[in-house]
Amino acid sequence: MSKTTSGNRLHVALFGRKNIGKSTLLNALAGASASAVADSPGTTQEPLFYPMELDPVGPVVLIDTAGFEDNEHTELGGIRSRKLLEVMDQTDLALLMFMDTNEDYTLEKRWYKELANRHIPVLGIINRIDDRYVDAEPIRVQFDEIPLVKISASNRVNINRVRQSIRRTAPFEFERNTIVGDLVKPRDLVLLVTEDEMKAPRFRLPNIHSQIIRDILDQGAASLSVTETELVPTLGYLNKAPELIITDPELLEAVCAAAPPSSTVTTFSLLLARQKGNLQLLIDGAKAVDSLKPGDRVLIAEACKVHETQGETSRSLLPEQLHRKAGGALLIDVVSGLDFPADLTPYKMVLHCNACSFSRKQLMARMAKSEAQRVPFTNYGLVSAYLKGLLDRTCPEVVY
Ligand SMILES: Nc1nc2c(ncn2[C@@H]2O[C@H](COP(=O)(O)OP(=O)(O)OP(=O)(O)O)[C@@H](O)[C@H]2O)c(=O)[nH]1
Ligand SMILES: [Mg+2]
Repeated sequence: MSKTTSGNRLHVALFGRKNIGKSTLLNALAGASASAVADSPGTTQEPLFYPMELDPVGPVVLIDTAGFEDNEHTELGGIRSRKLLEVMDQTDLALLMFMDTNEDYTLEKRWYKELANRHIPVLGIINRIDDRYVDAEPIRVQFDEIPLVKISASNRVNINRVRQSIRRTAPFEFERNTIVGDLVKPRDLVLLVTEDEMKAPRFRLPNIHSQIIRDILDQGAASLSVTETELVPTLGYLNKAPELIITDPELLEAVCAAAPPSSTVTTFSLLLARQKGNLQLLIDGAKAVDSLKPGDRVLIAEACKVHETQGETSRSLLPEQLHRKAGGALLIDVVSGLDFPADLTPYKMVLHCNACSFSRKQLMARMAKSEAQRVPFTNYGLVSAYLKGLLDRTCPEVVY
C-alpha cells in the first residue's frame, strides 16, 4: 500500500460545517484515530492528509478539512477559505456532510458551487442518524440530486455504504488506472531501458517501473529490463523486435538509434504525462520553445523538493538548452511545491516536472490555469525530446 505514490491515489476530501462529524467520519473510514475529534467547533484547523488502502476502492488519500466559515470577509476566515480552495484543487471526490436540522443551506451551497465548478463528483453524507429520523429528500432536491448516504459516524452505522458509494462515485479514470495496459497486447514484448547508474535507491526500482511491469503482466505480455550498456547485446540475441521500448528521457537519442524500426519507442516521462493529464496540450506546449527570444520569461515548476537535491535537470541542464535555443539569455524563474503563481501572463511558457508526487487533479488544475491565461504548458521530458527532434518518434499514434 505505501508503495503507491500519492499522485496515483484517489483523493477523497471531507467538507462540511464545523462540528458536523467530518473528523469522526474520517476515523471511521480509516479504522483509526487519525484526526482529533472534540465537542467544540473548530477542532480541525489545518487540512490533514491520510493515505490508506480503502476497501473496496483501493489506495486513497483521505483529507480532513476545517469546517466552513461564515466569516470569509475577515482575515482569518479568508485564509481558511483559501485553504479549502487549495484542498479542492487536489480533490478527486468530495464527501459533503449535512445536518438535516439546518433550515438554511447557504454555506453548503456556496462550497458546493466551488466543487461543481471544478467538476468534482460529490457524495452527500447526512450524519447523526442515531439522534433522530432523517428525511434526505429536501437536501437531494436542493443539490442536483447528488447521491446521499445516511450515517452515524460516531456509532459506525452505514460506513460500509459510504465505502461502496465512494467506489461508485469515483471518477472513471480511477477505474482503469493503467500506464501502458492499453498500449500492449498479449504476448507483446516490452523492453525497459534504464541508465547504468539508476537514480532509485539501492535494491529498489523506480515506482513507475513496478507499475508498468504490473500493467504488462496484467495484459499477458512480457517485460524485460536492461541497462543502457546491455541494450544492444540484448537486442542482438532476441529473436523478435520488442513491440515497445520504454526508456529514461536522458537515453532517448541512444535508444532511438539502437531500436529496430518496427519498435515503438517512448519514455517513462511521456507515459506519466499521458496518464496524468492532457498529453496533446503538453505536446503543443513543447513546441512553444520555437518562439522563445532572449529576455523572455519562462517558469520552471517543480512538484517536490527532490529536484533541489537531484536538480541537474531543472536547475541547470534545461535552462542551458533553452538559452541556446532562444539564442540568448532568458529570464528563468523556478518555483517548487505548492508555490505556483496565480498570474502566469508574464511567462512565455511553463515547464513542469513529471509531477510524480501530484495527483492528476492537481496537475490538471495547473494546466487549466495556464490554458485559461493562454500560456503554453509542457513538461521536461517532452521539451527535451522536442529539442532533440525526437518528439514524433516518441509520440507514435498509438500513444494518443
Ligand atoms: N450523536 C452523534 N454525535 C456525533 C456523530 N458524529 C460526530 N459526533 C460528535 O460531534 C462532535 C464533533 O465531531 P467532529 O468529528 O470533531 O466534527 P468536525 O466536523 O470534524 O468538527 P470541526 O473539526 O470542528 O470542524 C464530537 O463530539 C463527536 O463525537 C454522530 O454520528 N452522532
Ligand atoms: Mg474536525
